[in-house]
Amino acid sequence: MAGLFDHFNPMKIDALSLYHLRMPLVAPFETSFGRITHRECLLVILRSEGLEGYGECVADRDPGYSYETSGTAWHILRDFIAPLILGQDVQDAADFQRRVQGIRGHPLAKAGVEMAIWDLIGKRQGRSLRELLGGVRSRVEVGVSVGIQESPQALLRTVEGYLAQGYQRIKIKIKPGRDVEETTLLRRHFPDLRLQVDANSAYTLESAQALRPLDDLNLLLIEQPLYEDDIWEHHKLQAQFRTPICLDESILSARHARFALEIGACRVINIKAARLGGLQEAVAVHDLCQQMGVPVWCGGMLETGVGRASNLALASLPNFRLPGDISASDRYYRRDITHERFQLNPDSTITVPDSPGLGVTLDWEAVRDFSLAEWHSEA
Ligand code: OSB
Ligand code: MG
Repeated sequence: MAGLFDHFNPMKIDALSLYHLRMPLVAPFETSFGRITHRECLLVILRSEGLEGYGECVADRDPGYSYETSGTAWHILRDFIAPLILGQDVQDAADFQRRVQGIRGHPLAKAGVEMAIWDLIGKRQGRSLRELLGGVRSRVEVGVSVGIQESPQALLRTVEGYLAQGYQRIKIKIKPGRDVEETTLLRRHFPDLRLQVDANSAYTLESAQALRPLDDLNLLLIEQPLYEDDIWEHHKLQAQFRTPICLDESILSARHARFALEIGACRVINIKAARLGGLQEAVAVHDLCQQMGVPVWCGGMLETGVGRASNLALASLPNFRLPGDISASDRYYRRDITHERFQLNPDSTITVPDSPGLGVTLDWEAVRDFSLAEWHSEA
């Protein structure tokens, strides 16, 4: 039961369950690295002292965005992370991160468990994740990340649809040959729209010269044009552009964030707790950027209701100063795995959950229907 001193009591991990889910998207999602009609992820459930904590590991089927896949994450979670925490008294996120420090890389796998630990802590203490993280807003500004469409005309129609729903910020995915023409078309139709683009590493410093015309389109930012280990060349590109460059894939820790900002590789950072190995490191990047006067925003990985609740809590921190890629549930899934569905408010915000922990409950029938495999282990 929740009580004032619960955080002094042990939090022994009694059991861990994994569900490998495959969920149909309402519409295909295409980026420079591929097109998906279904999204895979792993649902992580921790049991401790009669409570359940939920976490989402956002690794997808293919290693397109990250080298991690649902398959590698399953392996790392089952064979390496589970043995380090089962039966152990895991105090908090910092304690969890110390225990898994010997596992190199695999941030998406680690972040899935860390999320479940935060959910457990919140439920034990009767506090929402937003409270635990130090969030200052009860609603957060959001936009839509629009995948590459059949044609520029199809893109225009899709964007019109989202604007009609009330979204006030649009991000479009670009790749070589599908960039300047569509972005210019959108800007012509919507002169005042808050608009940004995301290349998911599809360019080199040379091929990115084709993006020069974007610099006259008053974009909020250009996200991750170059390869993920090209922090140095992002600095050269940023020097050629007035538009802020924003890094996503390149920032895997608060150290990377500091390197990138110190050399001027970007002026904005996209924070995804998953890519950073968990919410703890995400807050560290947030705090660093705040100290350095650099705005951040919350990225998305087409999360289910579980990960979406986590993103909303994170985005309620004060230095999240640009709208997040945290759209309403119905932009992604007709059927979700949580009973809670997140809806867009008329002012292009989504309300942050305020029940203990993540503040979501599982629709077990949906979990079972979407499960490709499950694994259970007890202490
Ligand atoms: O680069 O931001 C990205 C989805 C999957 C992988 C990478 C990215 C994305 C998105 C979708 O842009 C954001 C969302 O969840 O709406
Ligand atoms: Mg991105």
